[in-house]
Amino acid sequence: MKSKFLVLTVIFGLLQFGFGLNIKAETSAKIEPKTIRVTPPAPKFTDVERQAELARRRAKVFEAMKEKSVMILFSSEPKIYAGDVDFMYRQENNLYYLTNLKQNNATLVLVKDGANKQEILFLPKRNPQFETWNGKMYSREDATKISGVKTMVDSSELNDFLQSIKNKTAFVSKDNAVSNSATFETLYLLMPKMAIDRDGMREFRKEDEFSKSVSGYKIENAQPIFAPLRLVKSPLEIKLLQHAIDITTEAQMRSMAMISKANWEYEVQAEVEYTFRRRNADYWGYPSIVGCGPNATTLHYVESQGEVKKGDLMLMDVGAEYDHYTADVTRTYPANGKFTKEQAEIYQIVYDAQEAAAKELKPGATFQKASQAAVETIKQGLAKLGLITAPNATYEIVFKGKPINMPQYQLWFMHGWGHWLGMNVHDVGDYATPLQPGMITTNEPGIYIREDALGFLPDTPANKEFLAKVRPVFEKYKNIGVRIEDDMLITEKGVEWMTKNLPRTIADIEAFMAKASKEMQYSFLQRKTNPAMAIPENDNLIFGNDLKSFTANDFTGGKTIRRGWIYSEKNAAYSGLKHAKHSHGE
Ligand SMILES: [Mn+2]
Repeated sequence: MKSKFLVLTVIFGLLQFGFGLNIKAETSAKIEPKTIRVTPPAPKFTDVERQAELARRRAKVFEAMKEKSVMILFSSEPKIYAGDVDFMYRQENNLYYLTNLKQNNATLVLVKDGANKQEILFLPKRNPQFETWNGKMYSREDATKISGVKTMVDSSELNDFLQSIKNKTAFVSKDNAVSNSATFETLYLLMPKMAIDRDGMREFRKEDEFSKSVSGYKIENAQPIFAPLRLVKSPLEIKLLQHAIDITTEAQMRSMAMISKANWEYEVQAEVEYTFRRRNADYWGYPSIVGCGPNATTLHYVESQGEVKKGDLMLMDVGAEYDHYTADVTRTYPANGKFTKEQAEIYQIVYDAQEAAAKELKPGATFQKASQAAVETIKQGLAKLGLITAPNATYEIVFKGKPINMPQYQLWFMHGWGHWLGMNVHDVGDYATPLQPGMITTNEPGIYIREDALGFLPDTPANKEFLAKVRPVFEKYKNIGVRIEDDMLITEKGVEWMTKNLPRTIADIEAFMAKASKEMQYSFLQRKTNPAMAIPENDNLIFGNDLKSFTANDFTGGKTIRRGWIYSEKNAAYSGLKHAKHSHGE
């Protein structure tokens, strides 16, 4: 704790210093553009609506549970960023699905024994000292109002309860409000799917350990109960996800409008995340992918340190998270607002693949069929351009000394067509489930002409022939990466594009960028150099007393500058916010 005080003191000192110079100069010169779709207000639900929804979900879980069983859902543990600093807390999805409670250290217990169905919430007692530092905790009344769960036990009694499960003894809460007779046969816990499920082992470590400490029960994984329920979204869930998508749509639009003023990828990323925050998204659902030029061919590129070059394509795969639901939207657009012939050719194939897949999306159809339609379109398109020798042609890899045929198209389209979307960006649910209204999948084909993609092929006669044919075409298209990703809601009639407000055709993107870029005024934010690498001149640095130990040599030594130092006008153009003869570094 002591260290936190220190940091605060230093920051406070800096702020005072900054305020003394000029605090009002940061007034934004931006005007609200008309072409960009402003996110509609967030959906609102009454307590009655929300409680009814959560009660329905719990009823469905009870239905799926066996007789004489108990389910224990722990809240997720805080994730450490470094030392005593945690990442922002995020509740475990299934506990949230049944309670909407964001309280750390809350535990939900569901008991099913014939007609006796109990819902018990172990909730931490409010603690004024803790709340002084970390904010308000739920009172029991709060927790009931949010979740609709009425029976509460203090979290300090959770260990006694878990012990009673282990020992198969009765549990009676101290206030006698809860008593359990310990006749359970089945114990449900959220568990890793198998030992090699490394993500599951990390996410459900506590549950896994607890399961190993008990005996005499049939231990069942609760995940298969939740997956089919969460796969089909309710109208309330659809509204929340639509809101996350609307925020993301605005973020994408603002980025397309400002990119002509940006020199670096992170500036465009900043516009995305500024919009997320501005529209009160909780966070992103996954780290933003903002890659220009060759970086667009790296599927999960997150560094955002590259230059925005005018003739290049920008690929942005970003998603706001709102109330535990995440959007997942990709657009690829030219930095200068105009596709080149080659860029347009690749883009059109990906677009057509999306359209082909969308035609297959309707109740009763399958995820696989839509996926195949997209793959088929990509294969045909690549063959037509000459990037593969024929739609079903292969190249060779060598495995254990033997050549194995691989589809050529996979050199350029190496990921799946889509995935379920919801509380997880790659949401739960069986991909063999026939489509039904309320299911949401992404539709995200892509083509990535990676510069080094042909460099790794084993030197076999078949590959030589393939390379001879394809390389001249490859030279024309290399370093072009295109992904288009939309979020698709299965409806009674077929499918709805939840991302429909975001321009997607080549013509619409070019028209939108031309119009929207005129409406965004970003000139005061423009800068010519990369602040992460810049070395300012140090003749007129102005440091407060706190910073005396930080000498000018630290700058001239070529160190990365990503700190809150304040320095003066002359060479401070890279600092982002420049005013009154000084500016703020990052
Ligand atoms: Mn995706």
